[in-house]
Amino acid sequence: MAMQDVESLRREALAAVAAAQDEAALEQARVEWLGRKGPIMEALRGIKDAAPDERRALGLRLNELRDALESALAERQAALRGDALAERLQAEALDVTLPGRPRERGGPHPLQLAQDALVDALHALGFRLAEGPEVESETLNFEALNIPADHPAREMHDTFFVAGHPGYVLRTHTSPVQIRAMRAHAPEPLRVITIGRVYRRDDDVTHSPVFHQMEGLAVGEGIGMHHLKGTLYEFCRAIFGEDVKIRLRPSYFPFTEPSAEVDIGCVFCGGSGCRICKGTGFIEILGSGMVHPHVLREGGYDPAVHTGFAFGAGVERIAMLRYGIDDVRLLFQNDLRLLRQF
Ligand code: 2U9
Repeated sequence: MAMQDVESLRREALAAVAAAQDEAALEQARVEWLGRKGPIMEALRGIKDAAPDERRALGLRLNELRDALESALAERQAALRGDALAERLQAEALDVTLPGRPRERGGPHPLQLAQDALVDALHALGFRLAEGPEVESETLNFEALNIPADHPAREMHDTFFVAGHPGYVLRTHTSPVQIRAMRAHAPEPLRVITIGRVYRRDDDVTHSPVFHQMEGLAVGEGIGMHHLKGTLYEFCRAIFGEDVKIRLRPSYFPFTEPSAEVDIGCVFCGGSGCRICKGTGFIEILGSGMVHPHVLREGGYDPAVHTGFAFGAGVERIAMLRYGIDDVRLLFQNDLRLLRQF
């Protein structure tokens, strides 16, 4: 190979290295120009065929070309890697100075607020909170509360039964907790409040299969209907304001006798009559009555010695009236637009 051929080989090879736009193209150029079958190795192998006085100089030039090409490849590779890295850093750049996304804030749930207000109101009247299981025996949920198997109230309770555990139900009211409290304390006088989840198999626009109930119970000697009415009045004043009006209407519950439903003066129209109170000026808010002798006996008290009163209310209903919420479903959706308002 002539010296000028080495020179043009150099120009071509270096141009190919400079033209490679990525590492794959560069590797291809390396194989093409420096590979065993490439022109430089070919030329090195051909030295032996050159004129003897030119062999040494040709060998030196070719070796020097190979070294130069290797450095050029290494340099180009470093440059391409640098470019690729810079491009990636640019594309994946994070601005760590940007403020974070604000967390959506809720607030205490209106059912929780209503529950706290109910517990506080009765606490002030000497009632203490009692808790019990949500899976309850049929005996405590029904029989002890004067609801035998053939009683029509059983059907009205739309009970969930517990598969594989005959005799057990999801409690349909919080009253069995009251029986448990009575049995734990009889024959001592008692003032208990229960509050919590209860379950019934209805599910439509105005009913949810799980809802919340609050109940109060007082047992002792000489307790009468006047104690019930005074307690209900103070209780309603604490929940709905000092000027609240209440009225009692005769009613029926299996676990109380006599029984009364409790209305408050309509909180929306002040008693003049509106859509919410259907023109009556009153809204039903509680059920109540004197504890049935059979229930007292089930709780371990002697109805000849002890009497008691009880009352119960739906917590959803109280929350809706207290906070002016007009659709019960809003209480179960956890929509932050509602929760932020409390
Ligand atoms: C014992 C004895 C008596 C609790 C009572 C009611 C009347 C009542 C309903 C209100 C709306 C349930 O959530 S609701 O559907 N409750 O009307 N509850 S008297 O009587 C008892 C409880 C326990 C041992």
